Amino acid sequence: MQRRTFLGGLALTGLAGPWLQAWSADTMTSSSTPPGLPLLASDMLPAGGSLREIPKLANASSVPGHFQATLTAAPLAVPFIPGQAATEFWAYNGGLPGPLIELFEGDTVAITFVNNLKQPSTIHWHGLPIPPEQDGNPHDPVPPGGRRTYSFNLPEGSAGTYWYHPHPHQNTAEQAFRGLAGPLVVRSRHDPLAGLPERLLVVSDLKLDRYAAIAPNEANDWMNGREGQFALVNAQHQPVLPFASGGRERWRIWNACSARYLQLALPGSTLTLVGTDGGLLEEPQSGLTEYLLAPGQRIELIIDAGSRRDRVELSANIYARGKMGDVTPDHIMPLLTVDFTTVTATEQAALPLKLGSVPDLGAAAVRKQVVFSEKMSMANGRHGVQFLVNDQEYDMQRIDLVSRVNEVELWEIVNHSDMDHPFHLHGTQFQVVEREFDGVVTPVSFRAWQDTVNLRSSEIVRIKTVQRWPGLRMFHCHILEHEAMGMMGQLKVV
Ligand SMILES: [Cu+2]
Repeated sequence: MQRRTFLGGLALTGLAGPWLQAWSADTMTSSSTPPGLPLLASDMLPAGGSLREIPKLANASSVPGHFQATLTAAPLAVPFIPGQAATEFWAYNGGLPGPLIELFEGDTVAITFVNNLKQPSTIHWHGLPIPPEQDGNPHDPVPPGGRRTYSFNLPEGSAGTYWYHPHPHQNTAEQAFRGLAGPLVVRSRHDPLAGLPERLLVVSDLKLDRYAAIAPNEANDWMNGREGQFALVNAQHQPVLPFASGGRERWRIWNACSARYLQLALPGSTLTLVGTDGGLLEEPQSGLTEYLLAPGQRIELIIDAGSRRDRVELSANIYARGKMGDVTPDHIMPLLTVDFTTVTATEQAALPLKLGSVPDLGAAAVRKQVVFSEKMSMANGRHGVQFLVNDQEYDMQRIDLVSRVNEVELWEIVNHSDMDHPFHLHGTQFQVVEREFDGVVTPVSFRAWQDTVNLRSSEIVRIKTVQRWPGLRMFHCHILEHEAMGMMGQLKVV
């Protein structure tokens, strides 16, 4: 369907009024569940199981330095709620989340994608520095029943915490909220933290109707981004993490939610940030009481038990991101319980002072500006909202920006809307230089590799970025509903 149709459906009775009665029957989802039904009570989903490890995608190649595998996307019925009908997810290789893809710097990778969905799909390798034609652009759909092999080499220095998810035209949001997303870790053979026990925590969002079926998006989901009644970790509801007896763990955390912001906190403990999307920082940043992980972002943390031997919840605290309309008030969302009673060690060694190298990308030769905005408009005679990049909705046929290979650029990203939006640029890791809010410019206090950065309402973020291959790259808001509604642009690299 065309975007125009569902913008018409996304009608509002007034800018501050309740979101709408009129809903187009054609809601961009294949679910037959009518919108607006009551949701399943959140205590219906069992909690408290032991945190499971995400199975690894097996390497079918015996050649050193080569990784070869198949990822099949298909419907998956899971008896998720006791006493209810099975919930139909869409999953990679029958796993929720998708299997862990573990790679090393320098690897030659060939992953065949088999599409057993009823919609076209692609696999986007979120954050990886790989050529555009291998990156699952919406222009390269794999049709239902089709397959294609994605091939790329991982450069030295690419160790980091990535993920993979679909990126087809219009259906990314639905395919992701139905379960299609998985973690991908690129490892270095010289990782100063390699000796630590490591936890992979993939946080996803789930919205179930009263019959335990995945609920379709409603008007409010399109407006604010979809947030269900559940936040899952490794597809489990509030699992328990028995902490390593040595008292220190390395956590990699993915925000794979469509729109849920994770203001992470572990009450009574501080967090030490050691890595962002694209790998390790130069030095640990210790003493954090909270960390805001926006949709699409990843971090690496070091967690120390210290002297505590209790159980405490890792939670997503309330973060005001400017949601519009009559939304239910946010509450603190427990993600998992950390059980420190298993710790036997009495002290932990000092962390390495130097973790990695994040060299300054250097002087920028070119400046560009990307402006996120929203516009109330009249579509089909009703008020609707549009989410825009540089005053335009996404058009697959239009090139919005042009860059040159290997030319460092300074991008000024401006949020002229009332809501936070996480900006994501494909194919590269950028460096945030400074933030500007209310006329006050604040340089970042340390360099980091990122592919996704959050912008508060009225905030300006300046980044240095460079593309290494010619071709077409996407940049967009990583609230997936906003992306679907047109908050996306195209960069042509020449
Ligand atoms: Cu957005």
